[in-house]
Amino acid sequence: MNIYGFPTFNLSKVLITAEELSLDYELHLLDASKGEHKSPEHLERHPLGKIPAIEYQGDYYIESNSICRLLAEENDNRLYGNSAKDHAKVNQWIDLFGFHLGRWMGVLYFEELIKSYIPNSQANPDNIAEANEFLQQQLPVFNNALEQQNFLVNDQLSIADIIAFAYCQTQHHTQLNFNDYSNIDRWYHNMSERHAVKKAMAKLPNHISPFN
Ligand SMILES: N[C@@H](CCC(=O)N[C@@H](CS)C(=O)NCC(=O)O)C(=O)O
Repeated sequence: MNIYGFPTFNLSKVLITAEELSLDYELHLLDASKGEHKSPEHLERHPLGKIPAIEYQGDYYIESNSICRLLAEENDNRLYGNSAKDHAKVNQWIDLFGFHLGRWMGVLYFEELIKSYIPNSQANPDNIAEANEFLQQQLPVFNNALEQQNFLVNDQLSIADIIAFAYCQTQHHTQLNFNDYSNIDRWYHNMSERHAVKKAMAKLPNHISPFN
């Protein structure tokens, strides 16, 4: 398998999933500052010129969450569960992050990290305030889900934890923090200590920032 991308939380989801499943892969880091993700070569992999994309058994696949599901399903459903109900429980969390918690974490990441590297661009305080307001409403739900368990679904590691963790990694580049959320904090610490997570992150030169 070939994995293409530059360091952001969407690439980190895929790398951690691949490492947790002990898959063989080659990582091709693209240089965002040179626009390598908009090259004709990469547009063949991803028609919108975005990352991540993978080449797997002769086909290209895009969309980080779909890639994580594919890899889990191709490997005995490890990290995804075996029934439609298990899948729904995992997908609930993936969607909660994609459309809600992770969406707002992504706004902070864009406003506070990415914009600082875009010439003539400034963080928009209204967008930051809106993201913080929604996060204050939504983080307690996430924190409560981890009150009695170490993982989000059936108390077993799944791609829901990996995807949620990748969004939460944005805390290292934004004002996001989990000081008031002890269960999230414990879960985040435990996830960070996993061998697969350390191995994946060691491959990203600037952690999850596409810039030096
Ligand atoms: N929903 C997509 C998002 C892909 C995406 O927007 N990737 C960003 C980096 S995190 C990107 O490629 N940005 C560069 C661009 O849009 O030009 C996924 O999960 O893979």
